[in-house]
Amino acid sequence: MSRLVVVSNRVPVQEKKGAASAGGLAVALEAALEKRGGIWMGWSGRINEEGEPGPLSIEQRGNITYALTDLTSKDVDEYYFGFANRMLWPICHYRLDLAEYGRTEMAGYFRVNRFFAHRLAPLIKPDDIIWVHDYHLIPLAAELRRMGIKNKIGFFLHIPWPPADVLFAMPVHEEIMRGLAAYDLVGFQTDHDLENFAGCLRREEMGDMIDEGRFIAGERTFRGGAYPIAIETAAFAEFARRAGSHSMVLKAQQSIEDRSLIIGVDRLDYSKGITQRIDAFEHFVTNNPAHQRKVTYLQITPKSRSEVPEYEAMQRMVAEQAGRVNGALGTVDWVPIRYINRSVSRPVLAGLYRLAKVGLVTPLRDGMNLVAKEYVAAQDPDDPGVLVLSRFAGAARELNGALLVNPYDIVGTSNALARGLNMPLDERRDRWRRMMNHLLEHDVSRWCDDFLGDLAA
Ligand code: ADQ
Repeated sequence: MSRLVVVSNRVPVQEKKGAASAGGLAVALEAALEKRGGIWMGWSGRINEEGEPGPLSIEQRGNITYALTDLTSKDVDEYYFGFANRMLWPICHYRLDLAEYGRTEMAGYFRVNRFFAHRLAPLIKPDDIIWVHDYHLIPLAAELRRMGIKNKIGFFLHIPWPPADVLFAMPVHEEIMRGLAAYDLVGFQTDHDLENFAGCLRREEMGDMIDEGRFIAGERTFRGGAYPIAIETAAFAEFARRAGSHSMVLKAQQSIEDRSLIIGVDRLDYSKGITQRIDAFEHFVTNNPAHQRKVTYLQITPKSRSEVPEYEAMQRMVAEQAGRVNGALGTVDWVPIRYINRSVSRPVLAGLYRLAKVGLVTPLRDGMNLVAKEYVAAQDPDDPGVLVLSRFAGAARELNGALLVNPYDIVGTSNALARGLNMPLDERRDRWRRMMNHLLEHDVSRWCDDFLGDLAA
């Protein structure tokens, strides 16, 4: 079996292997690396104040070599906050209005990818297979090819791929598409993203899908496929089953009393539809007097990318909105929305999901959305809650027991909330069982094996 080299913007180096704080993706990639032996390379998260990124810092743990590089503050501003998060992220989430078309940032993005390639190339052995993750590193394979690297290189995009009319608003879209064509296998979250990608190649007359999963672009043929990312279903369900012993979960349970809990969990990001969700909750409470004082909506939202102005504005907006709704609807002994800007451990998160009668997951656009899958995995099989899910999340294509909503339709989402809270036990069990069976069969280690199997084939 070939050695594996994983490259991602950040590298989740765990203090302890399999630590409870680690997400499913980190655990699955670590397991694959441990089994085959390999390297995980990425940005250390540190800024080198000297102005020049220092040498790779290498750390060996078991079979895995972690190879981390610092970046300069100019690199981080241009590559990470600039092009990746103010251009590619909004474009891939269909938000032309929020994209920032700076030339300096675009140049910085390609420069840092070249720098990554130069740092990585000397570590690569001829039989290694290389797996690059996400939108920060699209041009990496093209840079490696330029340096003569002939290894198999795969790419997985964690976020959506937009249709041509959206993508083409980005000045360097052709170079980005050529960047993808330099891989041997390009993985998307859904068929829909894959079709969008094929459509972009066609419209630009750069190439096409020649048959199922095979693409041609210029001189190169390569493969593309949908690999819907998954979670560590059985382990997460076990966290949830045991969560009753966590003091934080117990406190939450006691403080909710006999009210029904609705839960939302997201990074604070404009793609997640948090403001529309609060509007829908407000509409629901206002129009369903029987539920007033009988529900609590818990929104757990760690701040993210606060250095990007759109995110800072979003933080203010959500805080104000939650405060306004609580002021308008709350009573001396009832706070309708509990809004928390904090991360919680995975076992606690699992316990909170299990307490909730409804998981409210309403992104305006999302590659997959793992919260939806985690909510399902955490439910009590005897008395499961209901997932209310945006049709614009990749997860909606798999979770056929969810109540699907259009997150822009406030009344529609409010109606789904009412339906979820009133759903009879038989129907809840039936819907949950369908989704859980799917998640048990398609977990993150299978996802990892599927992608690596296809890349190696
Ligand atoms: P994200 O946009 O970060 O990921 P998501 O898939 O929901 O979105 O993953 C978020 C993860 O963070 C989940 O595992 C969740 O449990 C965790 N999390 C969120 N809030 C938390 C909190 N307060 N405390 C602890 N944990 C918290 C991107 C894409 C998604 C895609 C994933 C994986 O945008 O569409 O599903 O990558 O490919």
